[in-house]
Amino acid sequence: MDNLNVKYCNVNFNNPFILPSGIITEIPEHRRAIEAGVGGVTLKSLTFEKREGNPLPRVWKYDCGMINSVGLRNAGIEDGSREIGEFLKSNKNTPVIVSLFATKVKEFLYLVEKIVPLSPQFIELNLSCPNVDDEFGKPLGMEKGAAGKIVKQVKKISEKIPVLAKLSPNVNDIADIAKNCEDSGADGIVAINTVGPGMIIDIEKRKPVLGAKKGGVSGPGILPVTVRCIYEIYEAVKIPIIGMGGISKWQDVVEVVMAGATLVGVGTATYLKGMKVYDELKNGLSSFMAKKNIKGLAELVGAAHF
Ligand code: RRO
Repeated sequence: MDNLNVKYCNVNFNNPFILPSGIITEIPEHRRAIEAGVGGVTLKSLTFEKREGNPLPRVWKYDCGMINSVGLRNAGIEDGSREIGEFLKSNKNTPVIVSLFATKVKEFLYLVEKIVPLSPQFIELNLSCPNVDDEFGKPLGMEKGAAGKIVKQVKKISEKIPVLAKLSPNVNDIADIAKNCEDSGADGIVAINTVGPGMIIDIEKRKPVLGAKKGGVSGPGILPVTVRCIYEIYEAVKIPIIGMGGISKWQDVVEVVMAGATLVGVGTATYLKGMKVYDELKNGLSSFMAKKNIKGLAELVGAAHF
């Protein structure tokens, strides 16, 4: 399946599929995705302090996908950066995106300073977690100008590591925020984070299913939102996009790539179908390309724009 090789920000990927940062919080699970043949992995967003996460249940499946309020469960930058260092040393062949979350520019800079010496292939700034409003106020990337301000400061200290901005669909104009990030030096855009927040109520128990009551919605039901966001971002910026949100079939992959994504994140589908979903998507995409005489994915990126 040589036709699936992709270059993103000058980094080679064996295939366009990445595991997004999200419901998988532990490194052994990321290793499982690598063993299953994913093209790249994003680790769980790291914060300054260790966080246990929100009350259980944190994740709930429903007919059209999933709702989560993991609450940024992670080891914190001290222990987390040590674990990541070891992981990077033992994993040489699959590109790794280290994801960071903070609520102040200064805090982001501290996290980036700790991660740069580890030389991951990418740093992702999570500007869009939907599940921490109550504690911190709105995520920084939801406000026009704030996202770019963070990117600009981070770029001063990130050395050669490409910096990606992960954006929320829950804004008036995602393309405008993406452009603001590009103008501030971002190397790529990751879109989209989960939709919502939403809520599901257990009608027998007469209460919301999630411990934190509300959470971000993912899975097949949000795919049209993803496609629209990527389409709009592609028209606004020149930097490459990692598209994600509701992709579970190879046809979804083609759609998202035609909207403008160079790499494709697949997360919730690993919950619904298992890690074998990556093989299913690779086979489907590769056959589609062969049938249409498409030699490389670059030919398809943004093909739906005219
Ligand atoms: O941990 C979470 O609750 C979470 C995060 Br950081 C995020 O970026 N998106 C999401 O749906 N959940």
